[in-house]
Amino acid sequence: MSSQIYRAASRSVRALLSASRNSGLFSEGRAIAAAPVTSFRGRLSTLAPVYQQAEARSTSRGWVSGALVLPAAVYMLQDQPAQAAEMERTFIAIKPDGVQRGLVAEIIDRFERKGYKLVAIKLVIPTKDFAEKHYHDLKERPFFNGLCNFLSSGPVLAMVWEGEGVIKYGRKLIGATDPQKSEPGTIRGDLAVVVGRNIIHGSDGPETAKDEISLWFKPEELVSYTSNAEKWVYGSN
Ligand code: DAT
Ligand code: MG
Repeated sequence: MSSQIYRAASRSVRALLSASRNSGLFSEGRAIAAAPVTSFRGRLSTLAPVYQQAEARSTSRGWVSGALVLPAAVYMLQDQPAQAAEMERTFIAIKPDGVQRGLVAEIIDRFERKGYKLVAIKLVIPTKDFAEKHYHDLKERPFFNGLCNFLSSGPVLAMVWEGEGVIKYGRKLIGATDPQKSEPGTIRGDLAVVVGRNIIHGSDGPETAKDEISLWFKPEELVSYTSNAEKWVYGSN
C-alpha cells in the first residue's frame, strides 16, 4: 500500500513539475543555470497555482485521488532539498589530443556511468586569446605559451557535468595532472602518457568551476532537466 502511494505521489510530483514547466514558471535553463545550487524549497510558493492546475487535471483524467496524493506530492517536494541543494556543476573539456585520438565517447562514458548528468556540450576551436583566459592562473609558468598554443590548435569538446560532489570527484576520475603519476583506472592513467598531452581538463574547485563555466558557456546553453536515472543514482535508506 505504501509503495502504491509512493508511486502515485511520484507521478503527481512529475505532473506538478511538468505542469509548472509548461506554465513557464521555471522552464528557462537560464534561471537555474544562474544558480547552480538549486533547491525545490524556494519553488514551493510559486507552485501554488500549478498545484491547483495539476489537481484539476488529475481528477478530470481520473488518475488517482487528488485529495490523497497531492498532499503527499507536496510533502515529497519539501523533502527533496537535502539532495537537490548539494548538486553542483563542473567544467570538463576534452583537449585537442583527446578529440583527435577519438577518446570523446570513452571519456563521456566514464562520467555518464558514474551517474553524473551532462548539462552542456559543444565542440569549439578556441582562439589563443581565449586559451590564455582559460589558463590565466598559469601565465607565469614556462609552459604557458605552449599550453595555450596547444589548446587552441584544434577542436576542444567543452562540457558541463552536474552531480553531487562532481567537482572534486570529477578530478579523481581524471587523475593526476602528469599521466606518469595518474593511477590506473583514471582517465589520464589509462589513456595518456605525458603531461603535455594529458587529454582532459577539469575545474579544480567551486570558484574555478563557476568561472570556467561562464567563460565557456552562455547561461542559455546550460540545460536543466530531470534525468530518468536520478531517482536511482540518488537516495538514502
Ligand atoms: P590540471 O590540468 O590537472 O588542472 P594544471 O592546472 O596544473 O593541471 O595545469 C594545466 C595544464 O597545464 C595541465 O593539464 C597540463 C599543463 N601542464 C601542467 N604542468 C605542466 C608541466 N610541468 N609541463 C608541461 N605542461 C604542464
Ligand atoms: Mg588546472
